[in-house]
Amino acid sequence: MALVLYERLCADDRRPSPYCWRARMALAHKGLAPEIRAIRFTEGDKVAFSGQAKVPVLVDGDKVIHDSWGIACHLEDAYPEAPSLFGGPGGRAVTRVFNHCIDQGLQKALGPILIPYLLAVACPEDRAYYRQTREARFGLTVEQLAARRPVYMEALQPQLEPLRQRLAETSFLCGEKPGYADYLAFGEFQWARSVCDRDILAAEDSALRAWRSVMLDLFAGLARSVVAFDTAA
Ligand SMILES: N[C@@H](CCC(=O)N[C@@H](CS)C(=O)NCC(=O)O)C(=O)O
Repeated sequence: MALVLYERLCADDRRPSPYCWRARMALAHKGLAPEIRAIRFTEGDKVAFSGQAKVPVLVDGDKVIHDSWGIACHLEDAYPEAPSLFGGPGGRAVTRVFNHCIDQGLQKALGPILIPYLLAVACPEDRAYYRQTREARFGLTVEQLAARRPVYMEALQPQLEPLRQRLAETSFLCGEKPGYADYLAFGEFQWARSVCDRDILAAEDSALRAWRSVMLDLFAGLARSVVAFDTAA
């Protein structure tokens, strides 16, 4: 049965989308190795069969699933014999809350930091689209966003604090083994690593750095193996 994941493509074959990394890691967690089809920002028509234009999109046999959370739930339900992503219904519910926290917190804090870097590694054909959509979102030019980086870096710190505190207690956010909550947070760091030549973590952020390094090593170094800046080794 066909198993295909559509994800975002940038220049030099970079794969920066945090949403797509959630799906990639969840598939690997379930022991699944999909065919990967990468599309540029302005190629949303290539996933129009899913009823929308964003990635990730998973095709699993005759099923088409879009949205990273939809994909995680599909994998958990369709592959119950493989290791669980959520650890039961209660875990699924709390992980969904964490999903919203990441989307509304860490991801929103990283956006203005990473957008100038992503513009530099977007495919040339996508750069005008990327600039226009992101500048409209923030009401600032990409150059203004870049100039405010120190302010945004400071605003990032409280978003990292819950992760720091949890990783002081246990090896993974999910406990002794990684689960979907780890992939939710990790996708954001992989986004940063894919586009940005400066580490978003300070040298003294040792627990977070150690966790990130272990996450990069999971599944035979899946996330470490892609084109990225060597800032998060
Ligand atoms: N809620 C969706 C969000 C998906 C999403 O925003 N994906 C980005 C990945 S780059 C996208 O396709 N953006 C389209 C664009 O920026 O034009 C999910 O969790 O999968």
